[in-house]
Amino acid sequence: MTMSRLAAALIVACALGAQASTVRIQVRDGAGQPVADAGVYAVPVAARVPEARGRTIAIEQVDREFVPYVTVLQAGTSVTFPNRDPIMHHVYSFSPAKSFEIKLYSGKPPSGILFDKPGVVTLGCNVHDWMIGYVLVVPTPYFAKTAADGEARLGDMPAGSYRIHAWHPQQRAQAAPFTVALEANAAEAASVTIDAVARKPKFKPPLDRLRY
Ligand SMILES: [Cu+2]
Repeated sequence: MTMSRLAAALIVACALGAQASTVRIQVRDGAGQPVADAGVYAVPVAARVPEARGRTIAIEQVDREFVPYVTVLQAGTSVTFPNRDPIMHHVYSFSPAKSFEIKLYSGKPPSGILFDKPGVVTLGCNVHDWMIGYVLVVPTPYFAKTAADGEARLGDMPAGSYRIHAWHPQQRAQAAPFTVALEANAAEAASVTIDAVARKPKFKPPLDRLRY
């Protein structure tokens, strides 16, 4: 490659990279407090989205809990459920978006579970009824989860119009989606209010009192 060709290739690469925009979404509850563990996602109004095929992530069981408590992923993603505890777990869901069961196991489960349909999937453990987790399956690669400060950052978004949705496991009502128009290389910010109550973890018996 000649120097001029290399320079041209670099300019094209930079121009492509520079088009990616970001949207920071601040999620608050009705009292104005930041809401953690909210799933936020942006669905392009007109453009098609790249597929998630072949992607795999993990939701672990650690100290008798699902970790993370909330997972957001694009439809088409597989999830493995490695058990890091010295006891067995039996992971299942009855949710219409994905119902499945991984019978009592330790360590690495036999295979991943494909989440192929958008929706909310509630995870449970058949032997430990305090264990609960959520998977928000979204139809787009542009998603994030709010941190403790209530902020979600959506990145690598091409210019265009998007419908922004927000969801929380303890929401009492669905937040209304809204539209954001993104120019190339933009950094936008928006906020959304979710009427959500605080998470109330169930009692978790100590490990030495458990048979499984
Ligand atoms: Cu369990």
